[in-house]
Amino acid sequence: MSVEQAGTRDQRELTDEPDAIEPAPVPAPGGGRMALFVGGLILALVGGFGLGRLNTDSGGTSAPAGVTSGDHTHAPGTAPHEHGPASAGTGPSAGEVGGLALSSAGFTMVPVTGAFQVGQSQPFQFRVLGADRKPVTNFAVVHEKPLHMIVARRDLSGYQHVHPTMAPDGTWSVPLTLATPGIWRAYADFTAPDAAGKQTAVTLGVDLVVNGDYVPRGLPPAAREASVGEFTVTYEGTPQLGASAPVLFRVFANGSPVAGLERYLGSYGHLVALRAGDMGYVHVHPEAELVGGAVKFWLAAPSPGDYRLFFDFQVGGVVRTAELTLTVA
Ligand SMILES: [Cu+2]
Repeated sequence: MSVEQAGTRDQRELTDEPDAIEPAPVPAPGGGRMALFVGGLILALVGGFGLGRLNTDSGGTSAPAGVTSGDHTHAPGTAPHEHGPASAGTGPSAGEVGGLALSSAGFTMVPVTGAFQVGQSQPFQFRVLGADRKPVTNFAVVHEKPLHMIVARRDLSGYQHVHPTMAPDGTWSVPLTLATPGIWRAYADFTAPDAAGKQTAVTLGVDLVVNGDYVPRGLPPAAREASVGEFTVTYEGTPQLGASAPVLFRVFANGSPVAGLERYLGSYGHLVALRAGDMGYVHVHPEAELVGGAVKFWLAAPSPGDYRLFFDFQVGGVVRTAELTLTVA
């Protein structure tokens, strides 16, 4: 499903927007990790969800312990980051995930519509209320969009990455087709000024119900390779608990590395991780440039357990998503 929705999927990545990474020269493959961190490329899987923190004035990258975050001040819409829990005022902390609550950091997600019929396109509408209980209408454009939405079923199937549009009154709307019965979760990943006026990155999550008999699918076994269309995606590197580690994704076609990997919403890839068991959400963005042909992320695992990784990439103008299970021991 998400495949082919090019143009509408997400991304807040870091990209190369102005403040993002430029301070950090692209390190040579294999070297310079610190430089990366400085650039804010790091995404803690775990911490990753903190995408929100990026836009904080103080430099929001969630750098792992011991890592200096450098000078980043990410203006809205710029910079690499992770999207996760509300970042306001809280430092990055390993293990944080976002999307587990519909209210965080003073923001509350209020669905206008909620029940869905299987397989039918229906508008999903919602508002984000601020601390004053009024709809928020001032969102920062991050990775080319003011709000990124991820949707998946409770068993981590059916992943979609869409971009709702907002009416002047603050009502967001996006057509959704939920193909199977069950409880789904919709994550709204955005950055907006909090009550104090500070740009805060937040990921709120709310359940959507699709009537019918829920037949859960078991989580596929852990794997480092997945196929999507004519492409094969692999990754190297193992996220560690409490410490960011490099994770490199590569895309192949007919056994050869794809030469035409394109930037999508400002970066060469977007990685969302959903935790099995509670649907904790982590969203990270890669380093600004390819590293030896690979899309390089920095991830830290928030906890032991199973995660479903969703790697969005674009080739030939079409966005596709590779899905892989990761087990963190
Ligand atoms: Cu998005």
